[in-house]
Amino acid sequence: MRWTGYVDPDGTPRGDLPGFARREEELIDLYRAMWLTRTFDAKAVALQRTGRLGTFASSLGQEAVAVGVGAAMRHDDVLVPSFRESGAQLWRGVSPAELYLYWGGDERGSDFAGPRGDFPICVPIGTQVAHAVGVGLAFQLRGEPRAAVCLMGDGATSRGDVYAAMNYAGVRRAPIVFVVNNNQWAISLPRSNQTAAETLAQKAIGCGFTGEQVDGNDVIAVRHRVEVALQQARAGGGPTLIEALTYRLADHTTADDASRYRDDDAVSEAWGRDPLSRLRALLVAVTSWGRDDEEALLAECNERIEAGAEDYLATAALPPTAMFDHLHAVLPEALVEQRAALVAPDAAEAGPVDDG
Ligand SMILES: Cc1ncc(C[n+]2csc(CCOP(=O)(O)OP(=O)(O)O)c2C)c(N)n1
Ligand SMILES: [Mg+2]
Repeated sequence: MRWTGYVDPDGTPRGDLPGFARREEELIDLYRAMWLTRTFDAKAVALQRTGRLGTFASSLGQEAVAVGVGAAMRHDDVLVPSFRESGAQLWRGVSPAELYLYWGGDERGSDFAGPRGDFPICVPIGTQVAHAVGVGLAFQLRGEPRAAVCLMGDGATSRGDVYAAMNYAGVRRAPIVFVVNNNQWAISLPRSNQTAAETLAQKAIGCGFTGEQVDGNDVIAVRHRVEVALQQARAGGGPTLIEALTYRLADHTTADDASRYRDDDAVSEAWGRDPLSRLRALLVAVTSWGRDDEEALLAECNERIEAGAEDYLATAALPPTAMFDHLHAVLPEALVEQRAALVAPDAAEAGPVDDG
């Protein structure tokens, strides 16, 4: 099983870096994107705690997975995310305000002005995987050299429908890259209780394609291996499964308290592998990166996130009936009734009108 890591937790390169990682500007872009994601997450938690956002899933500690994936993709590839990959969405041009709208319960947050072809956040675990395979098959049928990237958590890989979707991708050699964001937890269930498989990457073997692992806290490794897999997919070489090994430093969501089921020591130890500190150490070692650059970058991220939050808070809420407007092309009869009851509760209580 291939495992790839380019930079040790203390920022020391293990050997030659891939081409993009030898260009200072590109390293800084990756570093900025990870900080933007962390700032976005911190603001989201603050908004939730003050009653201005719904339940939120932070990606604290996992920024390198999402940013590495976003950076590896071409604009016309399609991202099919789960719900802990804001970093990939922000990289691809989804705005912070749109993401806050989504987490605030407003469907307009999924109507991205930027990457129109990308899929919305998917909360029902693993259900996005079959859709992603369909996207890949569509590209294949049309003869377009494009690929889908499907993100999922470690917990999602234990689901039967995920296996069925991956199996079919293998049969059809669909142009798709599956990225498993292995943060070691599915809410309170540790990785060891989810599956007896030694790795999650090896689940690809049963589907007839290659699985590999990357250090998910090394953004250079994630970006490079996803890039290679995407090239293969676009060239007709079929799918790849990439298991990115990382750690969820935050609670599962703002509705969770992880201190009830996991050790503080494990979390402290995982902070030692923080992807942002690692890239900063590399930048300091191989470029002239200094305190002023760092401060300017953090200020820029804060400004962008504050502006996004302000846009979100200034957006007038839709009426409650909006919840019926985005699920069905034609509203089924039962929901027509519920919608009517919401608009005029008294009329609904009187029962349906018999106009026959
Ligand atoms: C079909 C379905 N079952 C259960 C849930 C409740 N649920 C939300 S997150 C989660 C765990 C997901 O774990 P993982 O796939 O590892 O993703 P992570 O939350 O760690 O990013 C579960 C069971 C759900 N959202 N959807
Ligand atoms: Mg998980």
